[in-house]
Amino acid sequence: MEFSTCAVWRPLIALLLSFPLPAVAAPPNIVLIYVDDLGYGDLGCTGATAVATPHIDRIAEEGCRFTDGHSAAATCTPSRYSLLTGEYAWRRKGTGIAPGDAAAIISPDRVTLATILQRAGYRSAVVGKWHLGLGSGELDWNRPITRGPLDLGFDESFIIPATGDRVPCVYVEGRQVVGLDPQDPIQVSFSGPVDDEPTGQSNPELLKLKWDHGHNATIVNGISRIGFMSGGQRARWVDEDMADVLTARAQKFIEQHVSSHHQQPFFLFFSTHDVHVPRVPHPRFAGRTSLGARGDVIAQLDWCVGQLLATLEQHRLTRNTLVILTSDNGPVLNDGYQDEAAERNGEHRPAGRYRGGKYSSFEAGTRVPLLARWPARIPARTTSDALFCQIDFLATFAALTGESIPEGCGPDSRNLLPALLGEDRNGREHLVQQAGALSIRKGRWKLIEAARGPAVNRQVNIETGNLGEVQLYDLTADPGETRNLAATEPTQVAELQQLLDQLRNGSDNDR
Ligand code: NG6
Ligand code: CA
Repeated sequence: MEFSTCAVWRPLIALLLSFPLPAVAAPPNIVLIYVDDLGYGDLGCTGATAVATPHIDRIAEEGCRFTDGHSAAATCTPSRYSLLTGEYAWRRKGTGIAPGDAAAIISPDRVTLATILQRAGYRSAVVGKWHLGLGSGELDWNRPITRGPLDLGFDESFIIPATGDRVPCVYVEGRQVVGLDPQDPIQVSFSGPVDDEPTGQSNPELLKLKWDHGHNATIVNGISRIGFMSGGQRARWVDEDMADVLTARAQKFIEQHVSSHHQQPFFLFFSTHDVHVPRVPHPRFAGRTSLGARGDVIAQLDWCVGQLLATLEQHRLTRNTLVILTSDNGPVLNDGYQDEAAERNGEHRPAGRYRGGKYSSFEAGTRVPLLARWPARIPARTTSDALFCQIDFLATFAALTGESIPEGCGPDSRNLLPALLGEDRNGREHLVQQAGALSIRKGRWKLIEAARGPAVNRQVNIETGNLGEVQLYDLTADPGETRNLAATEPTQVAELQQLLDQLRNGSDNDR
């Protein structure tokens, strides 16, 4: 009986299988690889030759490379704030580079990019650098941490609280410092020493990596940091292992997801410490490139990306996973440690053909690598000149998952799904860029507002873009921003200034 039923159905099943499958309808998994301080020109696929990045280049090769992709700001905290909230950070006080003991900058009642994906049925995790504050002030690191990623739409978190160069040098998993020992409580201060532990200033002979500017307080793992900490000896990270630790934790999230939550899609925000200072590669990457530590940690980063791609592949997740790789701000060579990044840079152009770098109002401040691979929907081997900002991920991912954006949420975020999928070549109509001054981009034009302050940040040796008067550049004719046309193009100046003023006074609400 059983056999004959099967025999009847078999031809019908074969017939059904012979029809092409409908386009993939399941929402994709999303892996957002958020690199720290990676410049536009730091990758093989954007012109670098002194360091090989085959795994990252593969994302571009199998997907789309955006040539006009931006972080919202030229430093980390405001970029991350904008990425998660879809709101320009300059609209809010307290969103500048956060100290290591900052309270949570995004209040828990806000709907973030991660909340939207959670509502769309995703399981979400952040692994890596956070730098958006924790707790509600006067944080006691020895107790459960209220207010953090778990309150902002993440189901799991394993983070570096602030930056690699700021105390406390510990990982936080969920609401707890990893490896916390009640017998050796952690104390943190940014105003003065908390005990008589040696510092970079008092005991330079103890350092394996010397500081250059700032970074002369508590020594952890032979490297002095910004800020003072005591205790938590067992919990302190080892910089050389950090890339491995974070990558393994990200892989664990994917693997556990596959085994326990496979009916849901996932969102992984993999926020690397590399290539920020202190640049301390694992010994297997040390000396890999001619560029010194900075090149070596780019090679290390590439390896980490390769590991994640391999994990996706191993679980047959490649086809319906959207992998995005981008950076929180432009590049810097000497950012406070004597790691020879500047001395050994040679002909390498971290910012590609763009002017400035991290902290700068010139293009290299925010124009960063932006690569997107989603084999099911994004055509391979494509490039796009669409103007794209990370602030747009919120509305774009909402559109992608069919989730609505609550009133007042993500006021500056635009749905750029058509641009992401290669169906629209233009992207945003305009973009405000944040550094020392605000700039506005529209069409071929860029206006940088008048700003006080030095033209060159001597500590990091980067042109700030600050000038006492307004600047105007034609980025099509002059991508390197060498000819200020403000005096000869007064109509353009007036139009852009008016648009910037309008945006400043309201939100970018015509999405
Ligand atoms: C600066 C630090 C710099 C880096 C930066 C934050 C000094 C002198 N400089 O204040 O080293 O940590 O903050 O970088 O302390 S970011 O990528 O997280 O924005
Ligand atoms: Ca950064």
